[in-house]
Amino acid sequence: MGRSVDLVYARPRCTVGIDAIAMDGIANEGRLGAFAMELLRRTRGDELIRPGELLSLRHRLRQLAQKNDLVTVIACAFDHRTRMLPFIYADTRMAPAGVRAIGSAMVDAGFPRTRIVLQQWNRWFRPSRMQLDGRVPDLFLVSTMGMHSARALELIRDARRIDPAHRPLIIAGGSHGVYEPDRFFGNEVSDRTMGSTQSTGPDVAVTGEEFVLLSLLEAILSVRSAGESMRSAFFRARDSRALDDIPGLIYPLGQPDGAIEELIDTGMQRLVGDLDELPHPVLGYRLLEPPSRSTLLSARAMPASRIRWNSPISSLVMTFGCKFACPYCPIPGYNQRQHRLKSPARIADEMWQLNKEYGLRYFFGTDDNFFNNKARALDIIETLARVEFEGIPLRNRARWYTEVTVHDTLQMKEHLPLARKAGCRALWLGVEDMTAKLVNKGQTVNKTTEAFQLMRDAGICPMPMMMHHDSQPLYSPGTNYGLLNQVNILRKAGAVSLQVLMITPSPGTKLYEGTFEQGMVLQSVGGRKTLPYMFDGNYVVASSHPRPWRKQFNLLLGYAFMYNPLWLAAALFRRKTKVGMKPAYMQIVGMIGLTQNIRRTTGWAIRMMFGRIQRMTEPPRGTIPIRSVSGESAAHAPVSVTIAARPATRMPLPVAV
Ligand code: B12
Ligand code: SF4
Repeated sequence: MGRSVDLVYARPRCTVGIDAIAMDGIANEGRLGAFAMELLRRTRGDELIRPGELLSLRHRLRQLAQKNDLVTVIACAFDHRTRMLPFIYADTRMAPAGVRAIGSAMVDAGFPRTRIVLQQWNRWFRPSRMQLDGRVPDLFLVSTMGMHSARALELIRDARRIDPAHRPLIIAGGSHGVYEPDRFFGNEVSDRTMGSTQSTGPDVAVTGEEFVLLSLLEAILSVRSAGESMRSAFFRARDSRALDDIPGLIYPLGQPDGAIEELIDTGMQRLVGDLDELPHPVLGYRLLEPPSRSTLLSARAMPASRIRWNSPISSLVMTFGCKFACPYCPIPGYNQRQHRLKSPARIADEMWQLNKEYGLRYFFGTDDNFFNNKARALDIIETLARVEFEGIPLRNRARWYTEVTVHDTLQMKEHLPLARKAGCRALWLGVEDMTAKLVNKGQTVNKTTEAFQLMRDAGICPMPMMMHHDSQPLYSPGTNYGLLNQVNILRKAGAVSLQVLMITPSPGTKLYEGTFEQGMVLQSVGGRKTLPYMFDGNYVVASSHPRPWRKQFNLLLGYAFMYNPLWLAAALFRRKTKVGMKPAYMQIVGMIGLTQNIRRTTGWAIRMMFGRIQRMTEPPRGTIPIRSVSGESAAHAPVSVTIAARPATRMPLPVAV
């Protein structure tokens, strides 16, 4: 059952700092709807689990673990076709926090026989052949972002080739599971069973975080009998409706090895409010499969001494949530408008333990907006600047980086030197379009320049993130509107790196469905289909520009204007500033990375130049009907949109952060 929404174009509700939204270069009057197409909001006051609830669940699971010796493999899906600027280094040299968090939760709950396989490092891994400690795993967990989902589905299909009698319980999750869980599921006619229809998806999808997974495991282990497979116990728990009280699951109904009849959605997850209740990240690193070209798992996980070499940057959860409400961003909806954080002492301890165990020195905060709350951010910074472990100041061992907004950086301006003292060396800022013609969250050329200069003066590298869109020209003589004009301003203001992405529809945002309904999203160009990996902002996949290929070339020219031998020479000449050689290093990374963008996206631009463009009229959807536990409309059901009043111009497109 789908959710249905009428779109009425009206001025959006704005929160702090967002005073207007304009699009396509036209003022914001009557353009955007406050469409409720983000993730559904739970009842006010019921967004979070009770304090201590995750701690008690972890404790209860440890009791159950004594009688259940589980073997688990967690795979992180990764599509190597996404390898280019601006993610070229971080995408493979930072073992993702999501799978590590799930691994840590398994070990903490008493299941140490767990292995994490990253397709980033093990692209030939074949789940159908996996064995750990001589056993086919009891659980096979797949994590994926939307743009890597094709690879995730391949992993799941391959795991389903294991004989049903030995097949692990297959659980899918990650951000794709959060925003589009129904797309994991499908039916196909199977050759192996001579023409019968079979499911192609996981046994269950988790649309939430650790608490949901651990609750699911508790429910299954509570009904599991000695020697029974996890898959069989899962089906019994499902059939006795023991899963229905766990918000955050989608499970199929139908025979275990037959076709799916319908999907049951247990609702929006409750979030853990106090992030100190999460298991320690030090546990997850011990589980990483070493990089290899083998289809099989190795006998042992990666030794602690190799972790720093393969994954020198450690992504670390410090806070979640953002007070802004940009209509192209799914983050406020995901967090149910909550700002969740770890205590400063816990963050310091995590950095210290990770440094001590694995020698990790560089930490990337997975924050949506680290400076979101000035007092809380300052509390963390003061602790990191002051704290010592075993007589050694943490700041001598840890360097950290994270994401913030221009608006909040200026609120923190007098504390930037302290942030540097605490180990902060770079901040990524969403400047989008500095003239605020696309979206205005308080950024202007002057404010952005001021924030960048203050950061440079403090010795913190400003790393701007821009969005290119249909109305923005490549160059605008005499104004600041053009892409190159803005890159030039950013560079002069001290930008050390650059991210330019084409604004691209992101599921879970207020604008997602409308963008498809308006026919802006390309279905195929010259016979080549747009595939999930192309929705990463590096490909022009949504545009109403008469010559969309120009947008594709503009992205390349934006990077070439930023990263080139001239600016490398300038960075080398000016290396005695407080940010040292970092701008020069970034120039080198940028020039190498740009070769990949040229290699991967030029063909697409040429296709758009000469090929026939076909457009989508609705977002891609799962093919199986979905309903809530009580038979009503499901929380994660795709939304169907009725456009009540079509604006004269196109909407801006939503893009992920
Ligand atoms: C760090 C980060 C990056 C890093 C990733 C580096 C790395 N190797 O880790 C970099 C900078 C490279 C990056 C790039 C991109 N990113 Co990014 N990124 C993030 C960010 C800020 C943090 C991710 C993280 O580590 N979170 C912390 C962990 C603990 O949370 P988690 O991953 O969600 O995992 C939890 C749950 O999802 C769940 N879970 C996860 N896996 C599984 C598996 C199972 C079986 C189960 C049960 C549960 C489960 O449990 C975990 C613990 O709570 C998120 C936003 C956010 N705050 O999460 C965006 C986010 C993941 N990125 C996103 C996007 C879109 C991108 C880009 C395409 C850029 C863009 N256009 O914005 C590129 C793609 C690059 C590529 N080739 O992969 C989107 C993904 C949306 C989607 N539908 O999938 C996110 C969610 C931001 C957003 N809301 O728009 N990103
Ligand atoms: S785009 Fe950035 S500032 Fe806007 S809501 Fe998302 S995280 Fe917050």
